Amino acid sequence: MSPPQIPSEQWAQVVEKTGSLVYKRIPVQKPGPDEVLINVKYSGVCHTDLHAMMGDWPLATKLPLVGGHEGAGVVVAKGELVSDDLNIGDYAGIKWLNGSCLACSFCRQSDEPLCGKALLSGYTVDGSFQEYAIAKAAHVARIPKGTNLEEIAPVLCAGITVYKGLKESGVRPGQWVAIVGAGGGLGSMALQYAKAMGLRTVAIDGGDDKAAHCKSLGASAYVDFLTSKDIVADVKAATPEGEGPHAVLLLAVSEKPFQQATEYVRARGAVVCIGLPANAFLKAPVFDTVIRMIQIKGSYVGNRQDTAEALDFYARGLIKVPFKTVGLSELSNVYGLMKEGKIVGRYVVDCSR
Ligand code: 8ID
Ligand code: ZN
Ligand code: ZN
Repeated sequence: MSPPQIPSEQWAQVVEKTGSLVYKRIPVQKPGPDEVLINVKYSGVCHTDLHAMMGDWPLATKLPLVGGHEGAGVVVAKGELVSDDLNIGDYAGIKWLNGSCLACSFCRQSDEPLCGKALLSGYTVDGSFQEYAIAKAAHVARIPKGTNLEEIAPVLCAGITVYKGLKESGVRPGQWVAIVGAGGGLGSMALQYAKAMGLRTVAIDGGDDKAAHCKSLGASAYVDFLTSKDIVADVKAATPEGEGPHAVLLLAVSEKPFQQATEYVRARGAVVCIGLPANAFLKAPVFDTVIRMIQIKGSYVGNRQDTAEALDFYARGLIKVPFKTVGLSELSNVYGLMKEGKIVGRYVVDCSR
């Protein structure tokens, strides 16, 4: 078999200055010794990509920046140190964690997202909104041959992140979890991972489209934050004996629900923060947190094992990713809809157009 033809230039969406995108031709990079070059076929669009473009967070991005971290494609070149478990022609995924040192105490204990030297796709290194992207071979998601790359793309961040968040929450089968921002990208995945893990869900989001969507993905109840007169009471009422959910996954891109969650979580329950609204703070009454023994914690993407497990749920047909596909050239339209909270599920971009 002749090696794949790799062009010297390609189309990419480039953030040249914070707040705007340029669709242009840029050079194709060459992989370093421990890296692979992936011909990205499809990439999911995560709200994190919008935060990165807007400079929302207290962590600088590289500039100019190619965003994107849900990239599914085919390995077309590899460095000389990459072992035989990843070869040219294999399917592979670019995820948020592009690389880590593999040697620090976090990496040694499989907490590689916490590595101080972590490389972040579409943030500190160029990501998947281009036709050819680079990642450290050790961290690339292994995708089985024959997988639908368009469908699996959103699993590479949204799926892994919510699966990890559910594990971090400590909930057990049969228990209840509130999913805040349930109609968005992460939320749509969370409803399905929760169902597959034997959990009951209360979906919280805004509007009738999202209500229908959440119900179709298996939510037991839906609370509309735009119309509810008392969100705390409505969430509690949706759970057995009105005691509230055993855990809350906060996926919304607004601060308000981060303040509300400790009010409706069940005593001894866990509030898991995952969404990253700009300039947001957590506030909870100390008295209630103590006497109701509430846990408040963060959860950040997943490690390589979480990745393999999250992909396996998909491979077993348990996760149907609700997505719409547009060309890479239309990325700024997707960001427009995302800013308005109008996206139901996930958008995927086809990197060949
Ligand atoms: O590892 C991590 N912690 C991680 C990984 C990936 C993404 C964190 N994130 C972060 C993103 O950076 C973003 O801040 O999770 C957040 C959600 O990402 P997303 O799911 O990609 O965003 P989306 O598709 O826009 O969905 C957000 C949903 O929240 C709803 C919106 O209607 C939308 O459906 N929402 C909002 I805004 N305010 C709400 C509220 N008050 C709300 N839902 C309920 N109550
Ligand atoms: Zn993401
Ligand atoms: Zn490390």
